[in-house]
Amino acid sequence: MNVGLLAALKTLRQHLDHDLFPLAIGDVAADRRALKELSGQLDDYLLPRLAAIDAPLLAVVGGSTGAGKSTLVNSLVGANVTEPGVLRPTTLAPTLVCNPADAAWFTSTSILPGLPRVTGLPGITGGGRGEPGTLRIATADRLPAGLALLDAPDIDSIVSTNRELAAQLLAAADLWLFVTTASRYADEVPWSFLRLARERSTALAIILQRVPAEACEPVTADLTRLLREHGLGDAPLFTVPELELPSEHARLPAHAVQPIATWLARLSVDARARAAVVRQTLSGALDSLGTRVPALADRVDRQRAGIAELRAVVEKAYDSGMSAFDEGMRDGLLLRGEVLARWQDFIGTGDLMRSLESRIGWLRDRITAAFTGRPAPDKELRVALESGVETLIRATADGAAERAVESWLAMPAGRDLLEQSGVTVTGRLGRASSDLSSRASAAVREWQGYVLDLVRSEGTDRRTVARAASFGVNSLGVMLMLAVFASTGGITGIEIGIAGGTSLLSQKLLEAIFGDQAVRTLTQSAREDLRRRVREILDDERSRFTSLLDGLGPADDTSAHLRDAAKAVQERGAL
Ligand SMILES: Nc1nc2c(ncn2[C@@H]2O[C@H](COP(=O)(O)OP(=O)(O)O)[C@@H](O)[C@H]2O)c(=O)[nH]1
Ligand SMILES: [Mg+2]
Repeated sequence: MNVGLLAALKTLRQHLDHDLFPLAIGDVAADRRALKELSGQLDDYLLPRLAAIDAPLLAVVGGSTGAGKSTLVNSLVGANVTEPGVLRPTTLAPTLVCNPADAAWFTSTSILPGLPRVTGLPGITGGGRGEPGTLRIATADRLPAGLALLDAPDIDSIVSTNRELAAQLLAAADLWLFVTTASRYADEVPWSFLRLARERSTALAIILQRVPAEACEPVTADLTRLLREHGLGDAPLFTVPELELPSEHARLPAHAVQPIATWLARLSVDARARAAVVRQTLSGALDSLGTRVPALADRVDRQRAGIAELRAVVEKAYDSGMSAFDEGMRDGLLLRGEVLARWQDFIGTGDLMRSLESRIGWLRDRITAAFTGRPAPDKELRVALESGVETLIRATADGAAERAVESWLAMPAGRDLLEQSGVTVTGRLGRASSDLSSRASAAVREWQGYVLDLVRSEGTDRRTVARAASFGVNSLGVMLMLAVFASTGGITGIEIGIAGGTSLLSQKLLEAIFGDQAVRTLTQSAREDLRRRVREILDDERSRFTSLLDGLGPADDTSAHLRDAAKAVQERGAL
């Protein structure tokens, strides 16, 4: 046994043991098939065969519906071990028949570990018919030890699970006994399998059944030509002439299958010939890994890229959410309506602007008066501003969620993911999360606290302490908050005098108290602090999407591991 090779195959197998293709990216059905086929062949054939190179041969009898597979198996073993017939149940379990001496090996799940075994035979030893997805094991003394026959489902079955099972069983075979008929041998499905046998250099014998006596020569010659054209000229070809059969359960007379029986018997007694068959199929399957595994790694890369794209579009949606928030801070809309009304209560009318420089003193008096006249007019302004900023955050988060969902719905992988996650798009994910409002108001309140702290510490500066004190921290704070939204960009005409003026006036006032440079710094700090808090909220909002992607699909290094594992198998591949 080649221990290094076995270890390399086990490593390869481990890397396949994940949900590598969770989402509808590219031709995901084909990706999943390729994965299943590869891991299936490792489990069903390569690993067990390498671990027990001298174990009995498994010859799988494959071919189209009604080709005579079951009749052939029964005829070869001289007993009705498997059910022939045109109208048989499509869900019947495949039957493996072996010499009693080999029963222990085939009954153990060393090979085809995924198929539970059912032993015994209907009507013979009282055994069950075998549920779908099981493997029926029957024994027959007529069959020489060292070689088992497996009557596989039809490769062209109308039931897809049967077709898949047929392919799985053929991939587990040391030897294919491929059965076809005079009328079917040119069909496409059998040839797609035969091409696969050629690609993987699987040991193969062809049995041409049901050939009218007079057509034996030309049909055999034609099939021989076709086999040669497909590079399968070396495969033994047995022609079985069409014989009258008394019933659909009838077996062919011994002489009709004698050449096949003899060939199989010789194979089973000749250890060298048997080893050659094993080596041919095993080397072929191992060599095929050299292309199949890297091809699968490419599929894995495609899946990963698709998942990364889902993440990227969500990030883009939330990045543009942040830009929308920035725009909302600039466009002055926030300073209209309620904020403006409260500002006017607070300060007086908009024409204060015009003679601002000379009237700072007067303004201060007005503000001071406002404080003494009413309990806390700055508070109302603050509340108005708070709800304005909250609304802006909510709109930002709603917009980003909507854009993220739209982007996902536009991608098959995104639709697939949303469906799989059972997320109700319109109800939940397409809008900001339900606790957003409370989070936003908490963030805005914390921001206001931060702004007040800013003003407070700036106000303790020796040069400004007197001027600042005459306004009070709260009104200075409110003015700084308004100044954060200072930009006349996007506001036109009279609104500059109103909404824009609100902010500009605040700014001018602050400048008169703290100086231009300090106000620029304060405004910058206040704006950045708000942005940071909003960014944090949006990050959490975004994670509702990205958490669906976390841990999904192949790891970053899976395809590299697969390629390495394939190389390792190739390097140790000499049997
Ligand atoms: N006359 C005749 N009928 C056959 C022959 N081989 C198979 N049949 C019949 O063809 C039908 C299908 O055969 P079966 O062995 O069940 O085909 P399978 O689908 O490949 O397993 C059955 O009714 C068989 O009796 C043959 O050589 N001669
Ligand atoms: Mg059959």
